[in-house]
Amino acid sequence: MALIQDILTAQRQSHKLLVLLIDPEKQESLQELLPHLSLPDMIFVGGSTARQSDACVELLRKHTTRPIVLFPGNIAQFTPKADALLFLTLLNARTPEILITPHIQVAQQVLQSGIETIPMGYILIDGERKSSVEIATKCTPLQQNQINDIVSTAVAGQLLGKSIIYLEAGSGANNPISADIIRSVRTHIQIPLIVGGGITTPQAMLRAYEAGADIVVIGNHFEQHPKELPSFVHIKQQQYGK
Ligand code: 1GP
Repeated sequence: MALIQDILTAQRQSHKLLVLLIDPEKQESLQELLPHLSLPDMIFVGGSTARQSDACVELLRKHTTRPIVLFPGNIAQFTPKADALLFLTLLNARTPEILITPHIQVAQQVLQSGIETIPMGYILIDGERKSSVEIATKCTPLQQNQINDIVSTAVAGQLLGKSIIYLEAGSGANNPISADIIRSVRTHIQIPLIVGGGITTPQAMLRAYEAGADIVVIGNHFEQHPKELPSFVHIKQQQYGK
């Protein structure tokens, strides 16, 4: 079955999903995560600066049967070896070089590969730390108090036909996306909602789920504390089953 169908089924059943984000540039920290790769519901692969993700996907594949999904920071990270591609639009970017040029450059390669492609509206929100996405794209993040603008941006994404909205506080954010923002966006859109950036505790993960996130993405924390991954999964399962 297509991954998007699995995500929609999980959303319908209030079965929250936890994603482990792997940056292909940080292979050294990956070794300790390898024994735990079957615990998260999905694995995203991507980073702001990596120049390829082929080898990383191949390595992950040997250690998990979970879906491996590309969350690319640039078109060089595209590989047909993954299970699906988040074909993302940074909705608060304002330049065509970010909004559409890379998509055109990679479009035919993606189509020919036959990979499942999930159109995603990606919204960068200030996490009280300059994020690598902000540096790489020169996109101005929305402030956490601009809730109406954030909601409007998410609604625009849904109206444009995106299948998923991702609220991003930036990798290693000091301040993850607030529950107020998640709740407001959740009440205005029907499509699945991903939240990530700066989530470092099971409590913060649960807060995001309770506010309406369908999927929580954690990268840095599991890179630094790989042994904590099982307990996050356990706590999520206690609360939401599976
Ligand atoms: C970054 O939202 C993801 O794109 C995850 O952020 O690395 O801070 O968990 P962290």
